[in-house]
Amino acid sequence: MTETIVAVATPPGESALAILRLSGDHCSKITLSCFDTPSPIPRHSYVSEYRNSAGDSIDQVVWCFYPSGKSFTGEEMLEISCHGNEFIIKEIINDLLSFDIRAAEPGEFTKRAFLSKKIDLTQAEAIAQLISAQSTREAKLSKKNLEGNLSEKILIIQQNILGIVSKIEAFIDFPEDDIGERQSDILISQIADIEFFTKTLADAYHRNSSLISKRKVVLIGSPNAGKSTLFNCIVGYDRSIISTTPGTTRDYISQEIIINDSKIDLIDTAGLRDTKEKIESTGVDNTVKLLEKADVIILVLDVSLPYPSCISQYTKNNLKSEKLIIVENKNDLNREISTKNYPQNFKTVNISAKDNKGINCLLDEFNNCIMSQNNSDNNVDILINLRQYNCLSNACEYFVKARAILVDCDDYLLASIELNEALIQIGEIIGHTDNEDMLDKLFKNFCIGK
Ligand SMILES: Nc1nc2c(ncn2[C@@H]2O[C@H](COP(=O)(O)OP(=O)(O)OP(=O)(O)O)[C@@H](O)[C@H]2O)c(=O)[nH]1
Ligand SMILES: [Mg+2]
Repeated sequence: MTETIVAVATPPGESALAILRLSGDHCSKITLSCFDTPSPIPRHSYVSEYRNSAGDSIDQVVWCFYPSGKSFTGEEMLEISCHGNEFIIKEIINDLLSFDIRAAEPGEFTKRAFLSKKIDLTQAEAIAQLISAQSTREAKLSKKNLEGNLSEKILIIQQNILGIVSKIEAFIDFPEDDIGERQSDILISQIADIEFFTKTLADAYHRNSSLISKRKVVLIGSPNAGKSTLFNCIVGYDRSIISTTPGTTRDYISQEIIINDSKIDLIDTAGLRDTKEKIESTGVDNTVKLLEKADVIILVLDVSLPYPSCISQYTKNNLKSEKLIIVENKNDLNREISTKNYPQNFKTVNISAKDNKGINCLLDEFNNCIMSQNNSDNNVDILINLRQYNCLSNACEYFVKARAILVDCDDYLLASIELNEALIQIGEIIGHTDNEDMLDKLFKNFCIGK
């Protein structure tokens, strides 16, 4: 008998609908008590009043019952779509909790799906990644892992190691006369092949990093250049304070926007200048730190003034051509600036942030910059997370040791010990249901209701 759990699977706040999810043996009890339906048709949508224990109707809902063995968790499940109002949701949840049902822990539905072997650990991780994906591309690749893309590759590695181990163990267990001559060279090359395959998979982890983190686009420039005015134009509302006083922005201000199918953090910063004012100078230090982490840097210049010579002292080596866009702002004023001091070979866009002019050209340029970075992401064909990478890398170390043993002393017993260690590491990727500590750590990062 498993404990029955309940959680709201949709985000908090007002919405047309909210979905409550239950898993465990009490689900059929709920369909009888709350919906007066003793034997619901499996996977069939019903429209009913939700009646609480006192018999009062709380809401009109749509619900669906999944029998055990035919649900996401493998247990009996019930999904209830009610109206997305927090009072209604609270009333239904409180009523359900009175039926010896408890609130689900983060990721508990997925954990139960894993424990009942409906999915393996790579698929469980893919679900979390799919939900939190920062771009269409990341979502697509997470979906592939959910469909078993990574599991298939892990299975290939497992089968290959098992094949090699069984040959080696045959030589340990039976005399050569019975099974023919030892073939160490062939075994060494087979281990090298599977090691190469495993390493290639592990290396995908390094190519993933730009794909799975939100891109940072940082606006920099002298005080009063118009960074905050431009920032507000792009985000579409007055998020950052604008003023004629130089040094207005001190704390950096970040806003999430979506460009080219990817989430991006657009960051407005304190203007770069030498200042004795303590708070402003901390702001300048923060701008310099942000520059180091930026994926795209937008250098905003006021064209009615000479080029600010101090910029280079703050930016040092951070202005790389593939990252930098120069924005000539205040084109509505007389032009004073000279391009001769500009960093070389950079894209330049003319705008007037105050009049909202040229912003589309800037966004196009910005798109190109992000797109060229995304193109390198297109080479990523599989998502590998840090946990999986560590297991793959550890396995590779055991392959190296096994090969070395065969080359140096042709000791089959020692080589098989190393290969079995590699097998354990590879097995960890798909996961063992008895590794409670690891599972607790992994699933606690999931969201409630998943
Ligand atoms: N004429 C003109 N004025 C502008 C333009 N863009 C911004 N300004 C003005 O320039 C002044 C400074 O603008 P901000 O956006 O606060 O400049 P900032 O770069 O954020 O300045 P700090 O926060 O001090 O670093 C304000 O008075 C803006 O109205 C523009 O395109 N044309
Ligand atoms: Mg500002």
